[in-house]
Amino acid sequence: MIDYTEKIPNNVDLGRDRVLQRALEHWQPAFLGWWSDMGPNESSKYEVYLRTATSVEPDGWAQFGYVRMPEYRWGIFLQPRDETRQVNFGRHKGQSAWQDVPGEYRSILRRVIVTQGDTEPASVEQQKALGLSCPSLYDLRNIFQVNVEEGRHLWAMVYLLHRYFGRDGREEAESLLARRSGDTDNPRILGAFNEPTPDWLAFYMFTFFTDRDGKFQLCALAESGFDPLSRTCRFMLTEEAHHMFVGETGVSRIIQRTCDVMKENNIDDPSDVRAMGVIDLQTIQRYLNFHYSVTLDLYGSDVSSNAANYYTSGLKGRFRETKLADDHILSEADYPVWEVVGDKIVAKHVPSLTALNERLRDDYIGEIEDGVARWQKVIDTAGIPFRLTLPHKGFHREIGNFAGHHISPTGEVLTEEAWKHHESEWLPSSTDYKYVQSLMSGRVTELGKFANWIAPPIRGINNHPLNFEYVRFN
Ligand code: BYC
Repeated sequence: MIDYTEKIPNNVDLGRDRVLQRALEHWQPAFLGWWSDMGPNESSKYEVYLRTATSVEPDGWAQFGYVRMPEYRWGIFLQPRDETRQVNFGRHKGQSAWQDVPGEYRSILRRVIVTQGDTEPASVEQQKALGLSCPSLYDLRNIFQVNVEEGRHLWAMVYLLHRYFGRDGREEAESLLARRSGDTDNPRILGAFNEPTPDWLAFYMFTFFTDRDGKFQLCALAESGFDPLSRTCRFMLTEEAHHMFVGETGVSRIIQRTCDVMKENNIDDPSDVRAMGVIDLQTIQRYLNFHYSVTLDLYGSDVSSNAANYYTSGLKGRFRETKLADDHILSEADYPVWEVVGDKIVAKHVPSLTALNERLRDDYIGEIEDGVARWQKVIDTAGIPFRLTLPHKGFHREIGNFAGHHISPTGEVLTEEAWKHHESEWLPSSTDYKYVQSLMSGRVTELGKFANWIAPPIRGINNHPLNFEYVRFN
């Protein structure tokens, strides 16, 4: 169980390490200062019906109740230790899992933890203004739940930095509060976390696509031979699942509403659909193209010696590493990556070790395809002849083999001129953003009411009805 009587709730016996406890108690007000500046706008007095973790056990680990967000009990929760756990891949395979950082891997491990940690506050910053245009109290509560949990994920990484990386770790923990999403001088580390999330369609796309990168990266880190990282990521994954649910159902409800309006009014032209105050399927497709491609970049270069090093060192594994039936060393295997040669995209086999980013990206794409198929079902059930498609892997990429090339959604290599000609058909234009924004000019706060552009969910939170007061504004 988690001890909530402590100033910093935790299940790591923090009270026994006074120096660490003091260091984290010093960081805590800085975190709260960051939350006050960069957390959800105007929200400090709201009472939000939030879920708080009370135990790390798979059953009964959460409790629901009204919380003012600045009083949310952010803390440090690791899954229990398995004494028999080993390093399961790479050159140290078969050794007992490390309880301390191996000296020779200190700097690369710190770098991975910092990169992971940096995404968490970044997403809160990106979503800062959205509460002011929420489509319902249910959705407002959900975004706040996501935000406080991203804050907790930051705590998870900061704990590792403070506990295992001494002064360097403390400095990195401060820098995590100093960088800002989209800032030209001190931006967040990874590209997607500097993109704006200007509206709720973007938010749901982000939680479907980008939070799922979070899932796959956390799964890879949960395989780590560095046991405290593995244990903390395992617990974070339970929270991540809810974020992806918010994204998938959010987009699905928008599609549902659009399809309902199209059928009721017997219309299919996007401008007629817009005239009814809902989001046309073509715009949804363009948002999908954008968020998918920007998130694919988060897996890094297709061929990466960094990724090979992380793996060989036993620090970052593959998705479901221990379930895979091979030698877990990968010195002989190869893996296909794609590259642009002239005006063709061709496969090239490279050593599997260097292709681990690409492999994780492919695992991710498999799951994305399933989710998009579920969205398609909503359209098919409505009997509307429209197909949502995932663009080609090389479409609109800025990292890896496709960077610098112009690839169409169907995978043709284009000239820059041809790309420019079609760009506004494939990616959201300023007109699209303006239109979506125009639907979200104010917030919907009446109990049980939903904005016109989104269908209500099938059920409420924790068995409450849809007209439950999920947020009290005071
Ligand atoms: N943008 O060798 P490469 C989440 C840099 S999301 C900008 O391919 P590597 C969440 C790279 O840093 C999950 N720069 O890189 C979701 C390197 O820089 P240097 C976050 C990029 O290391 C929603 C250079 O390019 N977790 O949790 O193999 C809400 C060469 O690249 C990008 C992690 O990412 C980019 N997209 O792979 C909240 C896990 N990509 O050395 C939270 C930890 C690459 O030249 N991170 N670069 O200066 C990693 O494992 C790796 O850093 C990466 C990159 C997979 C990201």
